[in-house]
Amino acid sequence: MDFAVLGLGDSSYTKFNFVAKKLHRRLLQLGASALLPLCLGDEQHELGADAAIDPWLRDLWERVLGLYPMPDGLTEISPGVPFTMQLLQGAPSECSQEPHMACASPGGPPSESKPFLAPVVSNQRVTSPSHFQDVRLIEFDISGSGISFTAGHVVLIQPSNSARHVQKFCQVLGLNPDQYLTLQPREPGITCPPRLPQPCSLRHLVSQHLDIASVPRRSFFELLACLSPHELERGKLLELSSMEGQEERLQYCTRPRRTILEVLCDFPHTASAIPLDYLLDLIPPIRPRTFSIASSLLAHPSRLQILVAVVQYQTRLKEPRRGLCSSWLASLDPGQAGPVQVPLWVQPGSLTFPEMPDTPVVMVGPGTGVAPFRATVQERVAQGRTGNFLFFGCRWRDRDFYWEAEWRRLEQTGYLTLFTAFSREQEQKVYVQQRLREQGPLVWELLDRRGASFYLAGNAKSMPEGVLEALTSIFQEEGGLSGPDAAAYLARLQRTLRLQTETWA
Ligand code: 2AM
Repeated sequence: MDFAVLGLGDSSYTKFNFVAKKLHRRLLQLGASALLPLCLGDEQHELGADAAIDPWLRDLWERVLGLYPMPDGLTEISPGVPFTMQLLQGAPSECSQEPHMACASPGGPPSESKPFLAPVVSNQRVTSPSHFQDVRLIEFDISGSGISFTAGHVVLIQPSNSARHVQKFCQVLGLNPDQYLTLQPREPGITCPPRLPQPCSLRHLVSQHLDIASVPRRSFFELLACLSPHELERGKLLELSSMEGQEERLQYCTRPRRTILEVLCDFPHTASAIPLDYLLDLIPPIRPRTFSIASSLLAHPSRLQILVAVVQYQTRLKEPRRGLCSSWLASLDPGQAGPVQVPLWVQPGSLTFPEMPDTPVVMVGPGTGVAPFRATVQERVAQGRTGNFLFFGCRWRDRDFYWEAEWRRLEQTGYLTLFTAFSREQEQKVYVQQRLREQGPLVWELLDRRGASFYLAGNAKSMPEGVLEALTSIFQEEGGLSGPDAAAYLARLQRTLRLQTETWA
């Protein structure tokens, strides 16, 4: 057998492209022959996985066509679009109240194809006004949704584009947002996107489905060039979509994070000529975003809370860059007239907590990494469980110390032992891993004698590494283990799920 493996992964995870590596190795072992070296796409690369995919695809076709030449008389064609879109005349009566998406679902809890439309109960900034970062505690009402969760679950939220962006997009493409359309698969076997009501308005399609705020990939420029009737713009688009144009593409959109909408505004003759049928091919769908659930149903029945850091930063472009989902959530005002609803559903996350009532838990969660542990602590306290040890880190105690009053109350009742690291309150930075080292004897006693489970969550890039290093040195210093034995001890904790991490970049 001839084969070629392309893995799609993210090198900020420890098991980067694990499956691809294993598959490649195993196929070789079994005697298959590799057409190409193993290729590992990496989302951490400046160009995303495209950086690896593009040359890999080129080489793959070269190899495949070399081995299996195209029979005479056949030529390469590009595949057609999967759907046709038909514009309807006027708004059909059944859509005047546009079904945003299915609501409380009979038959099973809400899911990606049937999210629950959760009313926003509150949206509160939890960092002080003087703090550089806007972090929100957002609470949803999930009464009647059929949603249930325990500590460690995550919620998936389907964001929408802002009305301003939708308007702009329709304007540059020459579309009337109030027009309705239907989507028909061109061939049997192709299914329409499940969340898309039929018929639906263009406004709905653009605001809920098309990720116009994302940074375009190379293939976007390629297709756009094919569709362009304008010589000058087509030439530029071809340049940007070529392999040789990589540096230019980096300069133009990848580094400054220029969005699809902004690119379309730069190519107005092309944008206004895009056939409707190509929209879903050209523009990727808006993906749901995952958040750790920060509350327990035992403490807040019928409610679900999340802690959201609002993503905003400046590049060389004039407009600040804003995270689609966090900015949209932050903009929701529960006090406004009319319902403020967010499509969501829940899933188990990567953290699971011990069932045995006496097992202590050690949790390390700097910044918004503390969110899942608030759910854990609330749940365990409601069940009367003690043995909750939390290491929390932030910059300043009076600016970004989330839930301080709640933690202090729990400390007083004996349910919580809290260690804090305020990184900017002194000359030298202090991080959670330093507090962990200082508490070495306690940490060793909890893990080795009392069978504690250890959890780590957060988004600082090098934080997980720093914390695991601290743990390893505790095993050496307090447990008297050699370097290799300490590493093996750590590996065993991981294997038996007594050491779990949930980190994000
Ligand atoms: P800093 O921003 O002052 O460097 C929550 O974001 C807290 O995590 C902040 O106090 C932040 O400190 C800290 N932090 C940043 N990098 C870290 C790391 N590598 N390990 C542990 N904590 C870190």
